[in-house]
Amino acid sequence: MGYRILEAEDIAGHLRERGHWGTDDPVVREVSDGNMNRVFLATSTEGTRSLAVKQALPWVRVAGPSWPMSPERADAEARAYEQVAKVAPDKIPAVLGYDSDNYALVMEDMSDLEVLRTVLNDGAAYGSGTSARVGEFVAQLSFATSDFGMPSAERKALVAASVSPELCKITEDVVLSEPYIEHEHNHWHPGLDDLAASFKTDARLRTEVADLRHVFMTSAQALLHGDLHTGSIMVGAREDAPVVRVFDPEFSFVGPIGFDLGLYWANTLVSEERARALGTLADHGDQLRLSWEAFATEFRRLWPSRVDTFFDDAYLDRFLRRVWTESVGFAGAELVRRIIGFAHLADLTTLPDPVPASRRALLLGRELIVRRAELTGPDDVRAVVEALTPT
Ligand code: SR1
Ligand code: MG
Repeated sequence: MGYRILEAEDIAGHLRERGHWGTDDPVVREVSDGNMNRVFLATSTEGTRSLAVKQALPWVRVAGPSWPMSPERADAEARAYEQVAKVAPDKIPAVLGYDSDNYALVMEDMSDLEVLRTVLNDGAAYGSGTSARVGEFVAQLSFATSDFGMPSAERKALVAASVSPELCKITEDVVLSEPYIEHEHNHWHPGLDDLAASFKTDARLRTEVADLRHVFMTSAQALLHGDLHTGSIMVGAREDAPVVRVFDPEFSFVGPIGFDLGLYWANTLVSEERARALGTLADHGDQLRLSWEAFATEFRRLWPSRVDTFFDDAYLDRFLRRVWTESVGFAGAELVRRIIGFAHLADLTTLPDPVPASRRALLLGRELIVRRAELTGPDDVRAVVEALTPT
């Protein structure tokens, strides 16, 4: 049977046909939230069982049919979950099945957890463990799917299978190009007019962004999540133990590891600016360091198995330096695009006055992009943040 767009009334039948549900009728509600897809929750009437169904639409959900997009992106998401399940099953939702005809995933219902961005925007701090788990997630997925963790022929097959031209093009455009040119997708608060205009004529900035764009397009280091912002992470507790789950890897492809770290860092830095503006600053400024240290520690822990091929730790040190520098640059690009590009962040847009925090974040983004080679560790990034003046 071919692809059809599922509505709430189709979900029970869809689950039943695939053996995920019995004869009873679940209560189904749509909980779509992200920019791209539809998500439904099917819950038994007594509330004891619940599943999520996520379907890719043939367009960008928030834009509608005027922005067509192949639903094949769900294949990339299913493939990414399959890879992560081998090395970090505790950091993703349980996937019960994938219907490739309808580009629909059936997954565990995570509505007992909360989206990290929502938790932060409601005023909470990160608390211990979240950023370390995210850093470990990136290390575990990227090491296992890099040439350090996978036999050469198997990896080349993964690289080929993970090619995702349409979704990569979105990132190449909305993250790594459009904010620096005139484009109908771009929009911003009028209080940022001067900065938005100056970024389009800033030769140094545009050259560095071009370099990051080219790295994104050509550096096939490892399988990425591809959209690792704080809206792609659920947090909470189960049986009194903290839980962190990374979800929504539909932008997954084999690319530069720093893209995943950089996106996360940018979103932590935006959360910091929000907290600073509201006077609720807590542990926000520690998160880049915590995730980087956890990433590097885990990557180093995994490394000994590949010493034969890459000789010794000297190359590991060089490789991690490269990942660091590129992560800083991608963090800068994510900061910029979230403020003067297409997809903005509630962290800033819901502030009583979004302008001062947005200006700081934009200027921070520029610094991270153009000065990434001279920023050699988390302390250097902190120094850049601390040097930003209230604007
Ligand atoms: C048209 S898509 C805009 C953004 O939404 C997704 O969540 C990605 O972040 C993408 O860049
Ligand atoms: Mg998403």
